[in-house]
Amino acid sequence: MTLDRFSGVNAGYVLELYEKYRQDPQSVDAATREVFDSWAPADAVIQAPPTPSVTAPGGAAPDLHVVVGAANLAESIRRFGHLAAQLDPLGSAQIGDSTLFPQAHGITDDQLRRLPASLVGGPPAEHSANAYEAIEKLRRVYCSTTGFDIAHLFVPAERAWMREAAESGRYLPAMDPLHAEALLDRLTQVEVFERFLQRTFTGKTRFSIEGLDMLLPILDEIMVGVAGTGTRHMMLGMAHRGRLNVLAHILEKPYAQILAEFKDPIAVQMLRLDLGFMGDVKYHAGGTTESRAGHMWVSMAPNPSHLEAVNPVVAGMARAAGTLADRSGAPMFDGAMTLPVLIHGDSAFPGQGIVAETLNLSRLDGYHTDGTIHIIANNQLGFTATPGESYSTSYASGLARGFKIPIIHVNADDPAACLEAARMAWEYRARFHKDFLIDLVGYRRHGHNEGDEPAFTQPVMYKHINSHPTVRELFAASLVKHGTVSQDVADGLVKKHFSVLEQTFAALKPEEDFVAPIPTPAAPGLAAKTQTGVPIELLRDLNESLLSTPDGFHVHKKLERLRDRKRLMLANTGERTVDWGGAEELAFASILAEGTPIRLTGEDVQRGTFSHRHAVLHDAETGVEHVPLQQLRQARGSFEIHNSPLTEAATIGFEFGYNMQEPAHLVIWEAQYGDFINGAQIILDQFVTSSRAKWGLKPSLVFLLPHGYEGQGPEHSSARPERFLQAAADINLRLVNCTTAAQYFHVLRRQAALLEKDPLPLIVLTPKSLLRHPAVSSTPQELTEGHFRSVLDDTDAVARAKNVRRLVLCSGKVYVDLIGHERRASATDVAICRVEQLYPFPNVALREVLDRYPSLAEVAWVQEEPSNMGAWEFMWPRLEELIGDRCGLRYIGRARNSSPSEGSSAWHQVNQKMLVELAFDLKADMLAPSVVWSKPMRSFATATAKK
Ligand SMILES: Cc1ncc(C[n+]2csc(CCOP(=O)(O)OP(=O)(O)O)c2C)c(N)n1
Ligand SMILES: [Mg+2]
Repeated sequence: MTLDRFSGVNAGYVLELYEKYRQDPQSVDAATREVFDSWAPADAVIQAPPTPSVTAPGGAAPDLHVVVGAANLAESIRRFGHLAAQLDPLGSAQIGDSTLFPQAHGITDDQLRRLPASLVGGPPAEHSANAYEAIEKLRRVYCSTTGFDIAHLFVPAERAWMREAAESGRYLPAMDPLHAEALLDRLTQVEVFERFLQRTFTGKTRFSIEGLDMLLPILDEIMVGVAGTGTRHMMLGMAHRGRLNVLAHILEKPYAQILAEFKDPIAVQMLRLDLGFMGDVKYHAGGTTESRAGHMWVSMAPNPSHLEAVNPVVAGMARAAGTLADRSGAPMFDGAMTLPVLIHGDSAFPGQGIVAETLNLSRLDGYHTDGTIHIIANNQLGFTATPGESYSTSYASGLARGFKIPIIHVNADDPAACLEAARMAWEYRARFHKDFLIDLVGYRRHGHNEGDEPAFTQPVMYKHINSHPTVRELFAASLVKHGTVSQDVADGLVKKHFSVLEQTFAALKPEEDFVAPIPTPAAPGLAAKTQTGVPIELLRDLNESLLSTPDGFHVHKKLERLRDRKRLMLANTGERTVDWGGAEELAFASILAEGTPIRLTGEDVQRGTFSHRHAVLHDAETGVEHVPLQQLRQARGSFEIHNSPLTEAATIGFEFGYNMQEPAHLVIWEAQYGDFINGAQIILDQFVTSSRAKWGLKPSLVFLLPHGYEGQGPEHSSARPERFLQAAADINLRLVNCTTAAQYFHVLRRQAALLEKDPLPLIVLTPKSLLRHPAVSSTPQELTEGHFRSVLDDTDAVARAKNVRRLVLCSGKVYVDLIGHERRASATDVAICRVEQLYPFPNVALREVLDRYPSLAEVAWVQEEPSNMGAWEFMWPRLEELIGDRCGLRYIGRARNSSPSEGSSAWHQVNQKMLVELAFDLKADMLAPSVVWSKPMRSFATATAKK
């Protein structure tokens, strides 16, 4: 026999086994030893004398191709057995695989019977008389109602654990029994809940779980299992399907409340439009409860219709819950206390990109949660779409393979198999601290929602479903058959659960039972009153700490020069020595000293896109890192800063979740360029800006969005402030565009001060080229005094206020272009005022400014963005109201356009120059009160440049 007769991976396996035997015959089991005693592969023959004869247990010589064939067959079953598993309760054909049969390996059942079971290995071999028996046991493990899809695991210990766990049956109820009647009771409760709602509110949308009822016992099993390992908080994220059932039975949301929501009363307490509270449909609600089972806290993140968008939010919540941040240095994370569980749809999981984005966070330093348990609630349909229309992978779970996540496909009609999957999931997570996926394969008993007719599009499938018994019926029948419970007991459970619901419904007082999570309003004017100056002594002290490095640390030469400048930064309180980066670092340091932990993430944030931050220093010789803000002796809160992966939606979703869970931390996300934030538009629209109105949440995370027209083209100019302004209502966010380092310092400090008292998301449009511009720098004194100011009037125009005929209002970088223009000095009839806070609209401050200029003929809003972008369309009606008939209102800026800016830098400069010149261009006709402000003119700049 020579090696050329070997085939497949198992040639390697046999040789490996043989090598083990050669080095120490005792290291293999007795039966294998017996085979190898009388056989050696050709290569080994070179070193060892040839064995004259081969004697098998039955007396006949086992042919090597049979040995290899048996080993190959066993390995095929272990790897691909799931392809032959009966996963579909409706009985559709399995994918199948020819290598699961002896013939594919050139062997027969008889030959297998003549081989020792030990060739198959693992627990099935232990009590088997021969390889055939062991293979049959293996087949029962891998090709039954569970499919173990684990061959893609790259860590041998994980693969070995999974195989051993599967093959030993350790987690099957036979070995780890369950209380059968209790399970039947639970399944009855789940089913009756849906049937009652169907009967009582026929046709009303509830997204019934029926067909995937085992989801609930799986969650029970996970919850009780992890509670035993010390986990105290389970955080759930899920879409519509089965959500009401999970809310009722896992989060223990009272039936009365759910039924009241079906009644949909306009409850008195809900009418809080003054707070912008609008509520949401019942199957989007979240909540937190202390569950009776296992004394666990269970939270369900509220979620929008946008499928899978909640995934990173839950991950962020779990990360925050496990983070200890109340001391200086880096925060400490321990994932053991919190378990995130995400329930996905079988169409949404492969279809929505945010799923991959979130999975990609799962092993990253700044994001991991020590493992999330994923469950695909696989009803084999996505609305009307079939699996063939929904994914290119073999299974809905295919994506998880790339992330080396163990996958168990399980038939939702087999309760024991489902519970085994649940047990393996939490054990694996506890052991390896990584994600796990259960693909729960069932069906959808009704249409996509309960008003839909599924037979329009799936007539054959629904013929099957209509005659298919429920899992409760199947389980009850099997228990009755085995004498575990009587039919009377099973029927009694149905009656019991119906009667609980009927009684609750009879006693329902919809208006009282309806509970709305209305947000509490902040004290009026709190933000404006918040003083944020820091004494110069403390600033100097903090600066000194920030500038110290460990002994022998080699700072990069160019950075050392920068740091030398920082050493002098606070020496003269009247000099403009504090630039943007310096102000930010001092703001962070002072916030940490006050005890507020900070988490800052985004692409390349450690250095900063424009090399302006350097929050992490790298020893120029050894590469060792030093994070000054983590070495701050004055700090009373932790500081963490992570370069995020190249992801917007999931990273912002993650920070949103983190912020929700730990509202007392200052959570900041920075965009590479502001433009890229629209990659997370769903998270912004569905969570950040609307969660207050829908769910009564109070997010307070911060966005730093580089913004400004500098000729870098359409994709590096605009952070799309208009999108935030469109979503701005009922004081749901703050949008600022600071033009000085001191303003940035104060707005960060104000945000930290208001985190709990008046939380709102803060969007800061930040500079790019201006980061080091002298016009943006501030004096140390400006940091020591005062507060963030929503409007900065023209200090140069104070003495000539009476002569001012045009008040230019602008925001952000264009201000620097305006004051730097040659006509600025001679344009004594023009005052330039900066609107530093775009929302909430600074009504009072702007009125004060207007009142300072008695001779105004016109207010001109000057912006760099096209008229349909930037702040103009938001400002227009508000300024109109503010100005009244006092004077005209004019728009000066780029013309309406579909793209944010010109592609050519030269073209940009022409337009930019023209719009700045227009700001000073007081032609007589423009000043006449008859100027029709309501027709924003096409910018000359653009018109000219287009010629
Ligand atoms: C991002 C997004 N796109 C489209 C929809 C509309 N929609 C709602 S449910 C659904 C089908 C979802 O199928 P699946 O993920 O299998 O979940 P199931 O409803 O079957 O439980 C679709 C397309 C949505 N809610 N979210
Ligand atoms: Mg589906």
